[in-house]
Amino acid sequence: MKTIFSGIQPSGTLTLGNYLGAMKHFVELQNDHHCYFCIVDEHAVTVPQDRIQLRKNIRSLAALYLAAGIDPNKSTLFIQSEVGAHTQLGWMMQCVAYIGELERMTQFKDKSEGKEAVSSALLTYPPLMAADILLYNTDIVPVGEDQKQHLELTRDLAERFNRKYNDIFTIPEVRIPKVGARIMSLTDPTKKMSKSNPNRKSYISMLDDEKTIMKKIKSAVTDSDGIVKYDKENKPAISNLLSIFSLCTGKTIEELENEFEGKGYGDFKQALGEAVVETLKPIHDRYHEIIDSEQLDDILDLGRDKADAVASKTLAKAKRAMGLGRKR
Ligand code: ATP
Ligand code: LTN
Repeated sequence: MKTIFSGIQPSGTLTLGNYLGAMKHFVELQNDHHCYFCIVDEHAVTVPQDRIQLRKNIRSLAALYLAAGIDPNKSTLFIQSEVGAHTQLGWMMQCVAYIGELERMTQFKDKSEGKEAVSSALLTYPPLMAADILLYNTDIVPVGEDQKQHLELTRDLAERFNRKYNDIFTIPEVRIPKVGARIMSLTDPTKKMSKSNPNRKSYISMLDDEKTIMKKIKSAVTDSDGIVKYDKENKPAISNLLSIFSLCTGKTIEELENEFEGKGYGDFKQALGEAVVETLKPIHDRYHEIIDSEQLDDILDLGRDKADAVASKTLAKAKRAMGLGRKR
């Protein structure tokens, strides 16, 4: 069985973009893969976080993974900062990475642009991400489109380490969904939907209630021609809404175009809103059952121990290969 690893930052409540681009696929993959799903809190602190809010977000993300269908009997769910090997191998991968290639990462450019105080960890974020993946001998990393560049760098760093020291890392492959890999903002279809966008109307949170979802969808930007047709170039807003609709219902884009032929955006948005509510409602209900349960802590304790056992072994191999510490 192939090994899967993926991580999500606890930097706010997950959006519909995170769900459709990533989490939904994790749930499907766990049936025939050996899976690790991580709450990457050490990545979240590369930009300022409020400590009380961060703690809440970590727990909330763990509950959301489970509510969305991650089964702790099939997958290992854990918090990055509770497994020390991540930052240790992260440091070693920093020694393999070049400043130039890190400065070229679009996520770094986007998140540092126009800011006065940018943490050095924002620059060295990708070597930590490489460590996350390499510690578990990962074969496949399912992510949204925005992470493709980081995955290419992970492969480069792993190959460089293997060449320079010893051939110990598995070279991971990226897996990006065909539809939904980049769900766009509801207020600006040229930007990706992101949970750290200060404008709440730009995203649907996985925990928004029915009324809020309907309101946000109804106020989503469209265009002026009133035709429900997929055309990414000329009608990016409607195309984005069509992708969301398709992913929530399983209907193809073509089926949806036919269904709404001759109807206006009002009818389309009403039906889309209902489809989104229907998708999120069961997750919502399960989330509230899990969030304050002791079982959640038991699952995270077990996940930490299982992850730690595998990660420590890979870390020891990498230290040996690099010549760190004493020979034993
Ligand atoms: P932030 O806004 O805090 O930078 P984010 O929501 O962009 O966070 P993560 O939490 O780190 O990103 O992403 C978790 C997963 O969700 C990743 O696999 C990422 O590629 C995917 N993802 C994020 N945004 C979208 C989106 N708009 N469409 C599809 N997939 C997405
Ligand atoms: N960089 C990713 C989050 C992330 C990740 C990972 C994803 C950290 N470590 C390992 C996949 C595998 C992001 O910003 N979405």
